[in-house]
Amino acid sequence: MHVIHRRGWEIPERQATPEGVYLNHLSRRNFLNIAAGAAAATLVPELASAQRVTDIPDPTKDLYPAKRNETYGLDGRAITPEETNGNYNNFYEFGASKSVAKASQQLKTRPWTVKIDGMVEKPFEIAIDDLVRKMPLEERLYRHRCVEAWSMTIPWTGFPLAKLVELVKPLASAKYMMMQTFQDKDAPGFRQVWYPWPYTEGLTIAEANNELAFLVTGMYGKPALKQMGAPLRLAVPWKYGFKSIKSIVRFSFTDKQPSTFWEALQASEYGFWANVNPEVPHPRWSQATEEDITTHERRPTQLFNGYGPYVAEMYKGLEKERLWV
Ligand SMILES: Nc1nc2c(c(=O)[nH]1)N[C@H]1C(S)=C(S)[C@@H](COP(=O)(O)O)O[C@H]1N2
Ligand SMILES: [Mo]
Repeated sequence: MHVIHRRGWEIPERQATPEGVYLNHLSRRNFLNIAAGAAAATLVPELASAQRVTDIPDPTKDLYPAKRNETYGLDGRAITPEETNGNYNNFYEFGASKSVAKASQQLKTRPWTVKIDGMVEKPFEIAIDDLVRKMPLEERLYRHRCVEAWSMTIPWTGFPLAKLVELVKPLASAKYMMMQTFQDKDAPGFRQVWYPWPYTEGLTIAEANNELAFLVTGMYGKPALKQMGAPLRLAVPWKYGFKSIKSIVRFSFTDKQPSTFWEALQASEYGFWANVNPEVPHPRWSQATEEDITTHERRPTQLFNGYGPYVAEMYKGLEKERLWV
């Protein structure tokens, strides 16, 4: 007999408030056209399941576990179990559900090149393992707050984004940093052509240099799981989770505010700044409280996800901006 066991952390579909389901009229029409096309396409054998890609073992494994930096605490919360974090993910390249762990295993994370371009002294490309070995790895415990009103905690391993900025030497004219996820590899999400691929995100240079902005290479004392954004992702814990872009291949420095994936999809719901604020509701739900994905406890959401002492200063003088969506 086939029995489906629902784990404690699996929120029934009807209770979830996914960020991606709302499509405006134009994309809804595209969706219907594409859905018709997709029905015909199912006669073609599935590439993803036909090919089994075996990844090579992580060549930087010897760097783990890295020493924990005790500066950053969890505000009394427990670390979310790895099993839970590894099975409840947003990674639209591999599907719009939370169950992308299996599908994401097809992502080939070596070789992996990171490209630096735009307003920098000298554009360059660097292999992920060379980059990681140049950087001071440490472990940090961070809280993570998704715009969908759930939260988790993670022991990340990585290095300050400021260290990358230092290596890159942006020109004084650069005001923003754009980050981009891979699109040169097969992933089922790319067939959903109404999404504005590739996934992009952006920060101001001041935000990128904030001590909390962290580039993640590992978690739980090991190299990062693919579903969590291997081999290089961002963690900006004072912002809603969608800012923490996964599987980065490019950092581009610019003087214009970059267009981001979610803003391009639905600007009225997801903006550039996306700082956590319990008092500013999402157009479709409240942000006043959040649900822990392990314990299902609800707690009040904190301004800047509780990281105000580190980041609030950066937003002085920007009160006219849409800082909270
Ligand atoms: N490339 C890419 N990065 C992404 C996403 C995505 O779909 N694609 N989802 C974002 C969202 S909405 C969240 S909440 C976090 C989820 O990270 P986690 O799965 O490690 O919890 O990743 C963010 N980074
Ligand atoms: Mo999210």
